[in-house]
Amino acid sequence: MKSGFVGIIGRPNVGKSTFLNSILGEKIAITSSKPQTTRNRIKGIYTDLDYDDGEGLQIVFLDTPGIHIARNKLGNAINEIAINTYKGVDVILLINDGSKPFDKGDQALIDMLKETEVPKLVAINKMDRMGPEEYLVLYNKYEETGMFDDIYGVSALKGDNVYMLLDRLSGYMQEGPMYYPEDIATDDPLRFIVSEIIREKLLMTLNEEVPHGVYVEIELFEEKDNITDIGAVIYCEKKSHKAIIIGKGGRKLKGVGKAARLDIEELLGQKVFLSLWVKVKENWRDSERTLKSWGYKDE
Ligand SMILES: Nc1nc2c(ncn2[C@@H]2O[C@H](COP(=O)(O)OP(=O)(O)OP(=O)(O)O)[C@@H](O)[C@H]2O)c(=O)[nH]1
Ligand SMILES: [Mg+2]
Repeated sequence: MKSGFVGIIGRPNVGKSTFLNSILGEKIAITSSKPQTTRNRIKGIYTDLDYDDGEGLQIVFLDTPGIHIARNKLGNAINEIAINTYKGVDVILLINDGSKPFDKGDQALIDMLKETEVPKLVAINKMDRMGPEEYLVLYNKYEETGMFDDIYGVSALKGDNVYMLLDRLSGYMQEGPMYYPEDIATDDPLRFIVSEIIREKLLMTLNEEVPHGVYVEIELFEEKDNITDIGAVIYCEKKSHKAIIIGKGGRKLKGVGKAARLDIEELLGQKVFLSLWVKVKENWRDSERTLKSWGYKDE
């Protein structure tokens, strides 16, 4: 069996999580049009037992938070999660948003990666939103660094070239164990996935600073005969944010709850009774203690 680890790295909002979901053909990681959607290291496991005449292949993808200029301790913590990931993998996949011009932030990431010996590939994503000239400019930028084994243009959203890239990534896998059973696409706990689904719906409905200051904690998760009882607390940073999340007559929260419930029911294959509460925890994104207790930082 060939197996190993791929670290998916890049700036926020470039399509890292969309790429992971596209490879796996199922939704493991939440995605949104807002930067800093992913806050943890998300594991996605790709297994193909028929690979190479039955030799078998297992690639463990590690999707990471977008690397950015942090404005609070949460930002520092999630940058660290991303940076620590590329140290222990067989290959780094740097994803870039091809629909935007190359800028200082892209260069900073390249400079950061210079220090690591791990082989690297680049995927210029969102090809569906760029012309051939723009692609060529970006291609040359990455090419001239001499740091990357190969550069691919892909569309994670449409699935274009994703399998070609998967094939290339497979080449970096080495003789090794099967780390996970073949039918497992992630080993992230259900509670975590459920909290992420709720956060995704919040990201979809809220604007500006509000969704970035949200944390979802699952307080109750009880599977009964034909229904699962789930209770979640949505933490936000300010009283005014709480009012926005709840909305007039509770309508916004109700909408979030309904959209989340439908997704969770699909995930669990069972009816769900979902209760949501909103609480304020002022400036938690700058509280070392809270970041540790919520798992964004090591104890
Ligand atoms: N047009 C287009 N949009 C894309 C493509 N890939 C991703 N997107 C969109 O880009 C946005 C960001 O996607 P994500 O997958 O959440 O990006 P990310 O890199 O994981 O972002 P962070 O978790 O914040 O670091 C979403 O609105 C996606 O639908 C693509 O190939 N084409
Ligand atoms: Mg993401």
